[in-house]
Amino acid sequence: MKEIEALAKALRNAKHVVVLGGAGVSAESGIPTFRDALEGYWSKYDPELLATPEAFRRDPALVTRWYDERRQKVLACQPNDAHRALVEVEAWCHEHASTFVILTQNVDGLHQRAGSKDVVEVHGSLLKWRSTRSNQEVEDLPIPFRTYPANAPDGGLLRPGVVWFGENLPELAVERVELELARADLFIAIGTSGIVYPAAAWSEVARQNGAFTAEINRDPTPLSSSFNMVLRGNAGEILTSLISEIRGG
Ligand code: BJW
Repeated sequence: MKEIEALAKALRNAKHVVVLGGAGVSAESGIPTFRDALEGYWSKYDPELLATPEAFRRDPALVTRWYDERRQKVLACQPNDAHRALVEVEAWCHEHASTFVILTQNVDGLHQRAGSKDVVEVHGSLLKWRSTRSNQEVEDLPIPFRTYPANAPDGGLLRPGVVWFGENLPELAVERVELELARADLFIAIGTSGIVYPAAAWSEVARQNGAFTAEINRDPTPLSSSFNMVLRGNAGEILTSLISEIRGG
């Protein structure tokens, strides 16, 4: 595939590599993407309406149950070929004195479980919960929770440590993203629909700062035409071919 060779060449020429990952990276682990229709009991709900502070205020039991079920599902899933290939790309970059960072919109922790070292969770984590009263993270949570909603030790409620619509991204993550977008010379968006901001704007920021930009996605996105190159297909397959190309070439 000519595109794999071209991406491998861009990787060889890059000193600062930035990956922006989305739900498509974890799809092959069996974790539904955010915009897949919800199944079973949840099929009557719109995920965009559940993932909001308003939904949690209105019905904390319902929203806690949704996130708790997703937390249990994620813990039962394993990293896939895409996560594993990105661990290898990171190692290859370090062997060649390049920097490599994953800015992930996923909240499932699978990059870290696969062994990636530099992962910025820009939409937080489903595995870390904090008190609505003190904002303090609470450790050693029962799986599943005993009650919905779940109580924090300080009298507040537990809420998932994810970024809901209308909330700001974590300050430290935003600072890191700005730094990485300023110095990136290769930016690869993988398995993200490009409709949720601010992350959807980052490929264009990187491109305007001089980076070569590539999109890896099974389907076209509203941003596809703005990338320097597009690789159409499953993330696991494409990234595994990329590894063969850079290791073999
Ligand atoms: C494969 C594959 C395979 C499948 N291989 N590919 C500017 C303009 C308009 C609106 C806004 C704006 N700025 C801010 C907003 C509002 C809002 C927003 O963007 N709304 C849009 C819907 C329009 N953004 C925010 O509120 C953000 N906060 C913010 O900006 O604060 C400042 C502010 C506040 C208030 C007003 C204005 C400014 C916060 C966004 C937080 C997003 N949170 C979520 C939920 C996290 C918790 C949870 O999981 O429940 O994060 S939403 C959801 O979308 C989740 C994801 O991380 C995120 C992105 O989704 P992603 O990863 O792209 O997944 P999908 O499912 O959409 O797509 C999967 C893709 O994979 C598809 O393309 C498939 O083709 C592909 N694929 N299998 C390769 N095997």
